[in-house]
Amino acid sequence: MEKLEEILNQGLSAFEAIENPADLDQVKSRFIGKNGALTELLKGLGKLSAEERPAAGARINEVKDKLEQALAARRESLREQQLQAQLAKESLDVTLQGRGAGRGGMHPVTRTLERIEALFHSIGFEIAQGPEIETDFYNFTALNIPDNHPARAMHDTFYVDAQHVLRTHTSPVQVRYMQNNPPPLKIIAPGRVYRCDSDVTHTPMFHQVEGLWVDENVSFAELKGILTDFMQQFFERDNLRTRFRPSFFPFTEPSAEMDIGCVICGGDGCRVCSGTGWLEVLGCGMVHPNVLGHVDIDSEKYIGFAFGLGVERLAMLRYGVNDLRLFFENDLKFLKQFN
Ligand code: 2U9
Repeated sequence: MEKLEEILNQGLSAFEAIENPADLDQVKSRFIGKNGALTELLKGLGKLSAEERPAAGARINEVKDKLEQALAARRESLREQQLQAQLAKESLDVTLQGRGAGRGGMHPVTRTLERIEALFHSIGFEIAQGPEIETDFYNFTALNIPDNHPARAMHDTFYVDAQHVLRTHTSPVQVRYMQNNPPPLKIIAPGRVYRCDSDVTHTPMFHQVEGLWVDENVSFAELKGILTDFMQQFFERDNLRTRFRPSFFPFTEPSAEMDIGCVICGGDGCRVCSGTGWLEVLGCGMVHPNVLGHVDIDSEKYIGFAFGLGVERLAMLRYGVNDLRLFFENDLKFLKQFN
């Protein structure tokens, strides 16, 4: 019996001393395992007299229960300690200020595109769209660009295969529109265009807005009036000077290029206008009769004007951006200025 009390006390204090959960089983086996101290005592029961044996057996079982309870309690308290330590280590300060959700902004080219669309839409132009991969017919032939024209040469055009190109202008959108809609028609075709050209002032992809107005009595006077008005609205300057110079495009006759007084220096001459005080902003002209012929519009009855402008160029002038490549680098420090 004395030995039993000794084992109980030793066991209780051994369990209490355990700090590492990994030691629990090892200490357990020292006291209540198969070769533990208590089992040794159990084996000695046979040596006791028949009168002593029941009381001793019962006490051994009691001690075993106590030790098992103490072990379970220690196991539980170590688990709790471990949990508390982990919670303390992983605690979050929910009162800290958050980082906030970053707010995106509209890309300056998109903003410019939308501004151009809104201005033309306000005077009755519908917006037309079409594929970026075009056939040779829609990109060139229908636009009176003959087979041997330099615009077809490999250095300007990305060829997909012998018959397909990445459109080099949005004019094919208007050719398709004319095939499907009888005149009168008044549309703009905004979108991406591709040219195999890359240097400080050219990127292989850029954006154009082209416009087309076909009706029975459209004249060069309307062309000049609408484009002058548009530029004054776009740059928010009523006194913006404009001029039209003769030019050549295969798809228009006569053709012209439009200049505006330099919006950077006000006409005094600067680096942007190469000291001339003028900026070239678009090309335009009366739609060539051959183009109308390709889409079966009677060029004796109908006449039209067309124009084309580069969106990045207008964005650079409006926002005072001096390097075209900034539009394509996705540098947040640059883009954030347009929020
Ligand atoms: C059809 C008929 C005629 C569209 C036109 C221009 C002149 C022009 C350039 C401006 C700068 C392209 O982005 S740019 O490099 N465009 O000069 N574009 S007339 O003429 C058309 C369009 C469609 C059916």
